[in-house]
Amino acid sequence: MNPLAIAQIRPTVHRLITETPVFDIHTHLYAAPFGDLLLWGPDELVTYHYLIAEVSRTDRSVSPEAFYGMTKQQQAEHIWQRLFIEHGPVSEARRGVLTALTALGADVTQPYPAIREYFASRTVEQHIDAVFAAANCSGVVMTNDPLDDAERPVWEQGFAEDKRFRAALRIDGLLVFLEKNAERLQSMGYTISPALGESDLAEARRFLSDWAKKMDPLYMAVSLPDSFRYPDDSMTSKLIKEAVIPVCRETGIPFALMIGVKRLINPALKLAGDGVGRGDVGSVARLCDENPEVNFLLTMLALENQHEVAVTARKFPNLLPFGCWWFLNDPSLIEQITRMRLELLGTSFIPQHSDCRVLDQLVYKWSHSRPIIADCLAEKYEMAVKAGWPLTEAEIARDVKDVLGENFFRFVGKS
Ligand code: HDL
Ligand code: ZN
Repeated sequence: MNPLAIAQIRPTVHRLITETPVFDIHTHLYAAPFGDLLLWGPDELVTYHYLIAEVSRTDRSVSPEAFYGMTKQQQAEHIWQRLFIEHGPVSEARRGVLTALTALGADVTQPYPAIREYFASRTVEQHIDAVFAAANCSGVVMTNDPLDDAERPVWEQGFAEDKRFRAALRIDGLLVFLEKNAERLQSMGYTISPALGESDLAEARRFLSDWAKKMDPLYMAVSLPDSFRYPDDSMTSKLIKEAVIPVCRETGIPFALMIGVKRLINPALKLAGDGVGRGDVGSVARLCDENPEVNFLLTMLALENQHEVAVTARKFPNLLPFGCWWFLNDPSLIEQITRMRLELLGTSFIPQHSDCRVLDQLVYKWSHSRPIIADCLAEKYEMAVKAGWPLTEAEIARDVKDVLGENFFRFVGKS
């Protein structure tokens, strides 16, 4: 293939980033057999917790308690009125609603009830197909919690697999909320007391091994507060060291750390009430250094952690940074973080995950991120060509496949 001229690079990168299916490594979506756990449609899209936080800043005569007392439809109409009709929809979460509705065929100039009506006759299977096609998404990783009483029966009864939905074993309920879950674990046949004696740790390993066998997860994951430190004398540290790491080492399953949440800084907002705090990257470095044979995926929530994460990843090939998580999933921050990661790591990272909670979001989360990633990549290719490199389209196609999925699958050792 002939080397590209400088002027050909950017359009080629944008075309390939758009045409290459993306594999989305972290979402809260569920395959259809999980029933109501899969959120979809306009009312769920409009009442996404990011928008609940935003609407609480508008008409303060409507308290969070009053808002949560509304029906889902009333909540959606309230949000639509306050955040779209009465104020410009310029936030990322609001723009996302418009992008998704428009891409899926709705007319957002219509009154909201007409938008809702447009989707009324869809089945969930039809919507899954339409959304995955519109997003050019080959598959997503779910967030699967064996301690969720609504989800566990689906795994225990078994279900018809949809290869677009892969599992991740989410273990906050063990690592962070053991005291709240000790009885539930006991009822599931696992005696794990917060005392964390040897038998408790052995039971924690059995729990993880059993559910890893049942779910065949691509990774195990936990969301940890900004205060997480390793090692320390906390239950979380002890369970990571004595239960999670041994099972990851034995099974080859990577461990995904998601660090930096200040949980419920405003409890009245419920799921929308979490904040962000600077985490400790040194704790992750120690985990990577102590366990070179275990692979760690890492995303941190604070912008001020991102440079240290990229530098730490340069030191540990068993550490793979991923995504611009949650409060970082905004165009100005995605650009800043992605350019820095390319400059420090080349293409050896995962630029984005969607974190979708609502199926329809898959469309906007990726159509918003793809062009930003493309521009950052194109800029670096242009600089390499100016330095003399004979760049071909095949090389760009290879790198785009890497950052949109292959880096992940090579790292987790699966396809
Ligand atoms: O813990 C997580 O996986 C976070 O992504 C939370 O679910 C958070 O509420 C969220 O949806 N962020 O986008
Ligand atoms: Zn998430």
